[in-house]
Amino acid sequence: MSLSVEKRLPPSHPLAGIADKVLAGKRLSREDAVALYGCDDLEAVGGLAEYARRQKAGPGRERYVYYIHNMHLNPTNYCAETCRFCSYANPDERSKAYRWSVDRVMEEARRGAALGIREIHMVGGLHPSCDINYYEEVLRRIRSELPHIHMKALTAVEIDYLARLAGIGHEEVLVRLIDAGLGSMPGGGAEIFDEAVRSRMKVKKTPAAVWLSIHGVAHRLGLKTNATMLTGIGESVENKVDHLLLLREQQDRSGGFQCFIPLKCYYEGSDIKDEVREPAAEDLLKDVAVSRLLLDNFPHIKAYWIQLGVALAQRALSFGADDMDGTILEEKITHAAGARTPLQMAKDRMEDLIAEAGYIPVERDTVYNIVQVSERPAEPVPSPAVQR
Ligand code: V47
Ligand code: SF4
Repeated sequence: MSLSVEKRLPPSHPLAGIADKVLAGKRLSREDAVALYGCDDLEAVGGLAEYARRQKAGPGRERYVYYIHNMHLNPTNYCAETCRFCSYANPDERSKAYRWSVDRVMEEARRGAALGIREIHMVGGLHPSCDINYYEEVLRRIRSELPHIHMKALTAVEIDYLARLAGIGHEEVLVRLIDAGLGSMPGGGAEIFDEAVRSRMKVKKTPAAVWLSIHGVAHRLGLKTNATMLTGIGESVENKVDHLLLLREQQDRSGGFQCFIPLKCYYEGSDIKDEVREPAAEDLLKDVAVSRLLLDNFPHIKAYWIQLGVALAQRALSFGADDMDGTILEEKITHAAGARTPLQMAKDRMEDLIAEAGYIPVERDTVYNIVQVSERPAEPVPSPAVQR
């Protein structure tokens, strides 16, 4: 995106009032976020978010873009739930359902470890025999054999399911899993918090208040967690803004979210395409930008290249994202629904992409400790469109 230093928002610009607030570091309102989504001047929206990203990054880190060397590991694709958008655990495909033994999970983890990964992102469907004892064993075996690997595992939906299976509370589940080696929680399973959308999509699992409360408990117990929002499932702009506001309120209460990841639905293998509007590239860039601007208490926003594709993920970096997620040895959920992005990215390629987009690649660990700042020369990136 070509942003011009000279370009300022004139007083007549529809975003002039919002720009004043952003430049003064003031919190944006629901109406502001709806106006940002409704604005046709995509460059101005992106420029504001880029400004907010730089402010949040802090001095000397304004051009840092983070990534991690990691793998995804999905122990089962069988799911007791039937969310209509999910082709990963589709009931019609139950004959293809799998459930790995702990030994098989270990084989996969060793494969990643041999390639030098530092994080396993482990999530799966809701399978009655993948209970808390199963996950305790998986976590203990990984910690004992591969102690240098951080386990970012189990969404709030899975924690809720494990609690119901065992007849115990969320806190007890989390305490036991932390004791077995759980290091942090990913942000999946939030979808869109609005009940009408959830009901149309047959999302019966973990409603908003429970999803948020589980993250609150995790934060109290010292875990860092992430948060997501899935778009392209029949949601309105207001639904998205309200989703973000619920996350912001939870973060005010418990403070342990480190990253927000906007997700986009892929439709292969589901029957929802004709009744929803597929987000255009501009919509996805606005999800990134508006989340950066509204979630003023979230340290990081991720451009999930697996779903955005590499080119749009690069562009999202100048719309407020400061993280490209991971190198990801294998991804099943979006690929089951038709994503065609390659399944593995070498660290070198990841760094090239970030540098080409004008930023400094920074390898991080799961909780954003810096592993290495790349020496690749970043292409000069123009200043944000909005100046003081
Ligand atoms: O929760 C389900 C979504 C999520 C489809 O925390 C679909 O760092 C697209 O949460 N098309 C899993 N998406 C992915 C996720 C995630 C990804 C990267 C990083 C992190 C993190 C979290 O995928 C699910 C659901 O919302 N999903 N079906 C589909 N057809
Ligand atoms: Fe199960 Fe998650 Fe798929 Fe819903 S989105 S069917 S809870 S795996």
